[in-house]
Amino acid sequence: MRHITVGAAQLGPIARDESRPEVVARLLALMRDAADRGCDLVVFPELALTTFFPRWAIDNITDADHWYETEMPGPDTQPLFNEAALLGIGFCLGYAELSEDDAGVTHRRNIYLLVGKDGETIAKFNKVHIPGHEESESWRPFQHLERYYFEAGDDGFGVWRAFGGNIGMAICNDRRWPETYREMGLQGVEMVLIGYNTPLHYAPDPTQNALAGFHNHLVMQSGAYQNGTFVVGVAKGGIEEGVDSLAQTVIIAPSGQIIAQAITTGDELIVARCDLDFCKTYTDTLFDFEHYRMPEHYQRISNQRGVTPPEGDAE
Ligand code: ING
Repeated sequence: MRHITVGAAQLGPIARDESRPEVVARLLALMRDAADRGCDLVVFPELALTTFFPRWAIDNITDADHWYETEMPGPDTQPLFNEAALLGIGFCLGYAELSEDDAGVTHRRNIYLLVGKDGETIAKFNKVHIPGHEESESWRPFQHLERYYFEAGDDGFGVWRAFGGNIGMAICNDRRWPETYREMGLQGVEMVLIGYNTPLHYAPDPTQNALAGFHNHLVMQSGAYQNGTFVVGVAKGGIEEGVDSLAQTVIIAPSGQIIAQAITTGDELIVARCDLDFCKTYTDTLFDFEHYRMPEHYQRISNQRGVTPPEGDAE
């Protein structure tokens, strides 16, 4: 039996002036609790080292550099890696990354990092679906300038062999798009790790506000069920710098059932012991892609609808 005992470490608000050491102390407390409760892996939210700074417009983007990490681990985050190795627990950490490529071009990315029980990095994921807007919009009660602060990832959604299973990652808005789960489902993912920061007020259409919690669980439960995978959705919730953000962290089984849910909007650890072979209950039956998915069916539809196959493809 292949089990992962996973901890979803929800965070409450991180204040604008909260230092990295102060935040890392909160993460370490959750990591130690997770280890005490037998976790193999503890999952932190999106942007878990700072407040959700895209809610503010900063004209000169270099004035925002302090919200980003230029090295991982760095002096302030090394204690997380040391503690992970000491306790023998892996972790997944969301943060903003500022880097420079070989051509001297600056890159600003919204990152999820998967770290093993030995404290060594296994994989890095760059958020694909960057929501919000590129320029400050004065009509909004608060900004959502992720498209100003981050560039979209173009590596898609990977799956890595870790903790005895097939692990995938996604960040926040990624969880709303079916492609996210299917791209990993086609790679045999067994557990998808997702961190999110989701304001309860959606300025472009406030009628959706009342459905924020429903939509949050709907997309992750659907993604889990339709791809026969566990999904771990971890919030940074509560009222952060005046913006009320969705909590409701969950661990979801391949059946789509919620098997653990946070009940507060603060720092809270929920744990579930996940039998990865349970995924086969769905991927060897109802969602046996090889047997039922008929990719030629989709190609036929595309052809009928005049979609021109790429050059050189058979008619
Ligand atoms: N946040 C949001 C999300 O997709 C958003 C964007 C906010 C969507 C409010 C809907 C309502 O959950 C991030 N960080 O992607």
